[in-house]
Amino acid sequence: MRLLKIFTFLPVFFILSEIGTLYAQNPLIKHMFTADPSARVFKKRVYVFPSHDIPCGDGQGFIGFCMADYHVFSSEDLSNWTDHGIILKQNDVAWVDSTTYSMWAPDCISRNGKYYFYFPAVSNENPRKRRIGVAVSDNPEGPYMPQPSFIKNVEGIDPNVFIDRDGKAYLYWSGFRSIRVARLNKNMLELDSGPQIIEGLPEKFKEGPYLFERKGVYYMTFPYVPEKSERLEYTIADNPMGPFHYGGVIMDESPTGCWTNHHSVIEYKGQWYLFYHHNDLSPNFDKNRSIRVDSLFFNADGTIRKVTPSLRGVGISPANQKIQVDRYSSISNEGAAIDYLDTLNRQMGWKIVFTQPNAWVGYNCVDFGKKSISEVNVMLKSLSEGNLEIRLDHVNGALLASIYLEPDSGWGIVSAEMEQIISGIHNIYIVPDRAEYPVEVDWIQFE
Ligand code: FUB
Repeated sequence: MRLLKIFTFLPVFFILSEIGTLYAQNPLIKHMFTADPSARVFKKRVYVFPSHDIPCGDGQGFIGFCMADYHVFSSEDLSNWTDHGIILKQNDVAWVDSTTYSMWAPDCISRNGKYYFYFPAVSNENPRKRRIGVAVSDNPEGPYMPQPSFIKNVEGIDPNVFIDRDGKAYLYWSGFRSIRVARLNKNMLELDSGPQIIEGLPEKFKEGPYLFERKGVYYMTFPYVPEKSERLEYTIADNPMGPFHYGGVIMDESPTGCWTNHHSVIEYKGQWYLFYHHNDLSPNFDKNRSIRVDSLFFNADGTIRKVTPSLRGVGISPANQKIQVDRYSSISNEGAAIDYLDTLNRQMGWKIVFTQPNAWVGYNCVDFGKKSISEVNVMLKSLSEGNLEIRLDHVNGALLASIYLEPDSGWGIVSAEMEQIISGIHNIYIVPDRAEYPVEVDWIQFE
């Protein structure tokens, strides 16, 4: 084993090197707050249209929600995400009261080569009414041109659009504790039928409708508040307007304090995914949220298996990029936990803190490629001498590398040669050995 101490941790370098980097793990986006993700597959890529939470200034927003614009993000592999920047601002829309920061959950859909972006906001004709408007583009990335006025006869939030196999288009939205639907005109800009309340949904508060079809079954999915906060549920029907029948729970309420959840469901390259949000980067204030994604599976009878939220998220992590092992896929019952690198700047992300012998974390789907990997770099901090082992496919699996832990090291990158020639996709396990504790690890990168 060769040991290379490359450099000592410098906070300024660390902050600069992380700006603009988008990670594969949950939350998906770290350089800004994002919520209410509407994911769509356009041109063989996944595009996510979230809303954009910002901290409210004095007197701004409504009950802590402040949203002034929208970004769009895209990915081809669900690992590397591109921020295409702002696609629409409240000041750009003639009918929006741009003092209200009310650009809540949006949706986008494609028809005949055009992209239709639906968004709610408070209108300047009546501050008590939230309306839904449309902006149109030739590309998913924008620029989007807003229509001069909102859609007539629609009052509410959380637009969701569905185009059925027969070409008929439907707009769903929420408001007044109900979910409503109306058919959309072929131009996608006006209603083609009167709004009607969707029948068959559970009582009590619900919002954020998202309709998708699979094998002839129409799934109306929505956040619902059975007691204290939102959980994701679904109902099913044999047509897009219902009546719907209760299906079950897609994701339980968050045990760690985000009152809202808002989601979308897509199939991409043969796998189904649930996009949703949590307040990962703002644990003490749940109106500054961050979007996530996890895999979603169906049972043979078409029912949806409940999704357990994960930090790992989805996608394959290239071994030669920084692997944030604090976004683990499995963890020992005791002795390992995550913490923020800097509670004053949570956007710097997290670290794993090992506090006991026999603690470990596992991280799945690391792609070692075809070329031989000869070295591993680990950003870590240790208190006393020992080793940090990286093992293959199992916590007791073959030793990939053993990284020497220096006493009182401070944060720094430590390198070690690989013990194995490895290629392809594997799970890795990080296991401190014979160290006193704590041992803290931020990321791992192979080269
Ligand atoms: O983001 C503002 C609101 O919170 C959304 O419109 C709701 O669905 C909830 O997520």
